Amino acid sequence: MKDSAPQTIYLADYTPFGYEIESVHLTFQLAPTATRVLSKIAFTPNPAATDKRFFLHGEELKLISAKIDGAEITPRMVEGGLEADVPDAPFVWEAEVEISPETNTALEGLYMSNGMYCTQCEAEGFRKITFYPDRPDVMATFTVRIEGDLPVMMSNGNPLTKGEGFVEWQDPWPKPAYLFALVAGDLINHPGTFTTKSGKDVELNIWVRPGDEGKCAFGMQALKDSMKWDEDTYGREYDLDIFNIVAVDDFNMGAMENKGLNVFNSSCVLASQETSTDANFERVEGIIAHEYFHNWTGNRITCRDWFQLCLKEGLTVYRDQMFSGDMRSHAVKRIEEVMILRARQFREDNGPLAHPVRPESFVEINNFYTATVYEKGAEIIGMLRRLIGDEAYSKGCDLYFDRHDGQAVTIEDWLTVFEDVTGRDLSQFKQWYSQAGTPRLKMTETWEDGTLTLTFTQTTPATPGQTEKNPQVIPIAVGLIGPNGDEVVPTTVLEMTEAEQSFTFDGLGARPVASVLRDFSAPVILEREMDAETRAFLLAHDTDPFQTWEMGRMLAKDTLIALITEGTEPAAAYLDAIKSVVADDTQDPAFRALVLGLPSQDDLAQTLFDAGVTPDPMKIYEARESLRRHLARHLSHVLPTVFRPTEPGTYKPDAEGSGRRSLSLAALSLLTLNDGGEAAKQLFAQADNMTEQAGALQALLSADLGTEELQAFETQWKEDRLVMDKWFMMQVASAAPEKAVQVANDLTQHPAFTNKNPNRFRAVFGALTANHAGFHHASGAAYKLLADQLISLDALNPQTTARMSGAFETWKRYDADRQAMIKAELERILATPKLSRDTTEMVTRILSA
Ligand code: B3K
Ligand code: ZN
Repeated sequence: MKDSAPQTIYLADYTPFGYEIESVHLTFQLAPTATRVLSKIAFTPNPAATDKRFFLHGEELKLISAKIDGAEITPRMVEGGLEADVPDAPFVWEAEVEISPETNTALEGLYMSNGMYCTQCEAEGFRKITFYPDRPDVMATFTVRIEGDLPVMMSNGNPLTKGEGFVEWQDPWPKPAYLFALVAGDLINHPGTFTTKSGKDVELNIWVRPGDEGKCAFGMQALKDSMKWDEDTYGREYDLDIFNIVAVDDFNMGAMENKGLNVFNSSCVLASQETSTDANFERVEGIIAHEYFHNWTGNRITCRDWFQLCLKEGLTVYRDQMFSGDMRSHAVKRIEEVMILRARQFREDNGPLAHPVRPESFVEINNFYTATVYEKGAEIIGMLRRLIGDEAYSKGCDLYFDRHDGQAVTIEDWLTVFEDVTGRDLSQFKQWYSQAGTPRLKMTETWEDGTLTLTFTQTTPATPGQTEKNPQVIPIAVGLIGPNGDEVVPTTVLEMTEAEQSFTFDGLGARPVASVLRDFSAPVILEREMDAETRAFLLAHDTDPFQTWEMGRMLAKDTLIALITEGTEPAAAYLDAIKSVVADDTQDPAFRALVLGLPSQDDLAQTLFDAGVTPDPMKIYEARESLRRHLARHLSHVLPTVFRPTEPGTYKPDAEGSGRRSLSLAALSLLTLNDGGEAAKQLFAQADNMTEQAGALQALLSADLGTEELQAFETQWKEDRLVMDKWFMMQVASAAPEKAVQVANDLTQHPAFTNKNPNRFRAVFGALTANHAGFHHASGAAYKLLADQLISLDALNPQTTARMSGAFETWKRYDADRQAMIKAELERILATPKLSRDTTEMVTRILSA
């Protein structure tokens, strides 16, 4: 039984499975509440394994019959699966089981979404389909027969045969069970083709529900671009005759890289000008690329065990980030990556859920698909590349693909290829995978006789289960800017390996200003004394776009902290610096929009907490609103000139157009504070694209306006579920702190609200937890509402419940009253009868803070 007696699994306990699989044949007889799955699996003893126990995972399966070499047997049913006595020679296992896709609300295994059958097997969902060694190091070729009367029935690989009421698919590439997929339904395809660099024609399809076919063209182009990019950049070619993508409404995450049959949350593949924002388009492009890139980093070469998850995820995130940078703008993309890293991963690293990029134990692996594994995992790849250089990185990747194709491998295998191509010892670097927590990098500087000395010390705070920390290898990219604003030393990478280390730059004529951690060269927190003038100087002169943005952000942060803690009015120098960037038409609009953006309330709460001040959510909210008003006044002449709506009929979701709109809408948000919403109302009425329609509505709602527009939006879009998610989300996200919980609660009574659809649930409750002052309202009402909702959701969908419980991970930052209220809610959740293993693990870890 999955939900009883949670067991901890340890990396150190890894042993190979006792048997290898020659082939798998599956037959599905589809029926909503009684699907039959017949399996025929050819096993051979694994000479490399000592443990010969024949254990197959299985959960929520009704066993109808089991056979070994054709003879009926009665297996022993044990915790999490079954055991049987098997010959010490090759044998054939056959089983027939019954499952009920229609009642599967966990959205793991085989389930139904709007009449469509679909699967989600990663990480351990295949065991809900049939008895199987459901572990990534058991790889096999699959043949799948699907019997049913649905017009479209698909599995992995290439189509084999088709007849009245059945289809057969065959996947020639050995794969672990987590990459298995089946989809069947009344679907329509948006077709395409791609010719690989060796001249093979590949059929491409995006499959959607009737009515959505007009929203596929952008995703199809993104797929073709990704296929081309992986050939050009990593030399990786696609390896089947067909590549299918399916859009599914009910899905726990973004998408899934099943071999040849990617399944996508419809919000991550469908896109159109009228219904999707620029950010949606960018996300679709990035996720399509991510899943496609997994074909090599994850599928052809997979993970030995789930502790190695970052092997495929960190690397694939890094690859999709580089792709998006190439498609759009590396400078803007890097700033966005750092914002996400700090907001999610630094937050995680700072609290009770901190864990190494390669964890050493888990109870439920689904709880480790985290910002740390994904985003910090990607940062490690970026650091590795910075340290060894582009050429060695590329040689190492080639060697990795050559050496490990068709294998299930480890982080050690990944690092060894780079040791082999560079002759470098990466053992200290490897600590990035095992040591949790964000290193604090302190810098001081001295200037003497033309020599600038930068001294760094590094410390990493204790994290759960890890009190002692060692010095890490930190690549610190530094450049020097002379007093006249010219760059006197271009970017050089300092390699820090000790707890304390100094680096000198000599032969300098005049004292320069050091630009440190350019391009955010390592995932650390840089602590450095710097006055506002120096920050403004770098903001104006640094050649590194990340640093320029960072200086603006730090000025904003200092201004906000002073406002919160001392009520100090913002300095004119700060307001002028922002104004000159925003007004500077020679700079990239996307970049100017980022500079105009203020640090989030959550970020400010963490900053205060780190400085030893208990954050008061209301004060943070008010200070941020007050700074917005100051900016609106100070920039009052500039705002109308940068607010430039897109000419009707000219919308394009490319980097240039979306950059222009992001600046225009950032300006509109402030402008709305000056003009009573006039410009926003006009834009709302006229916009021919969702970016501006939603942007205008958001601007109105943030200024406590827009009641009519909100209603008009609902009337216009009530039939479009993805747009309605925005409608739900926006009103909760921008509700004033004292109203947020009421707005969210009222929305749960809306006829279109359902907790069975993760997108809809997240739209309301993700927005509530992101509304910092609303979520942390002193009444504690939001804590209670969220806990109530999580308790009822857990019985349906443990994965999404567990993920959303992470909203409480920062509870130790706040005052005693809030802590007591959150603790009580967490304990109430934990006391729920039959609470899932997923949520039990998360809440226990959060409480143990
Ligand atoms: N590999 C999947 C994530 C599976 C999550 C399982 N809880 C999507 C991705 O990272 O590409
Ligand atoms: Zn992935």
